[in-house]
Amino acid sequence: MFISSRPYPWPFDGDVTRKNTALVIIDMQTDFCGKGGYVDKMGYDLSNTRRAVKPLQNLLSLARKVGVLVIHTREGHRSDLSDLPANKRWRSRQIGAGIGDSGPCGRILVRGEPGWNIIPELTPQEGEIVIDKPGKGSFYATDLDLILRTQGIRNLILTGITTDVCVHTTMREANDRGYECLLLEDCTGATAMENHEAACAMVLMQNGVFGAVSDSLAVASLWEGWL
Ligand code: C5J
Repeated sequence: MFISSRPYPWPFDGDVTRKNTALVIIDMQTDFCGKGGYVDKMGYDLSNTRRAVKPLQNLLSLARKVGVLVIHTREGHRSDLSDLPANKRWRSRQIGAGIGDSGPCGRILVRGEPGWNIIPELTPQEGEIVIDKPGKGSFYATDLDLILRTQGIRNLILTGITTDVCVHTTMREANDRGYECLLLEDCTGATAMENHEAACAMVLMQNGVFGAVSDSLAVASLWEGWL
């Protein structure tokens, strides 16, 4: 079976089942798409990250019905900031949204604070895996690889925000580890649309150097057949 995608039908060998595939939802936190959060404080247009919410809600609901493994991630730091690199703190302060500093949604990107929570529309259900990560990539300093291998997952459907930062870093990390990756164009978003578009285009080069690009409707048309 294949999902219609670019630059090749995904996955490369047609081996896609509900057991070997996971839906990965990256950093759908208030800090990245909510009023008063980190991205808002930096002055970006929230509609560019919020664009992912509705299509993701639909896909998440279908994944739950079909029984595909759902993995949520959250970017955030310990409250004592012992895992926050000095250059990350410095950079964020320069742009007026210091990680670890207080803002309208509590301390920015700090675990347990209101802004760090996944938005209500996409709240993880009891039993769904949530990966807490200190960096951009979902594999760095987490047990994601161990969980995926233990669960027999080889195909990753990547969604969430932001396309060019945390989603792309995760896709690159996953591709290097041998996972077959599909990025969903409509279930992702970035602080600037041109960066979102560039990030999608980059996946396509060299006949899918990091995997393939598709959308939630194409995934749904396969999954609906599994109901
Ligand atoms: C960023 C993310 N942009 N989730 N994080 O710092 O993409």
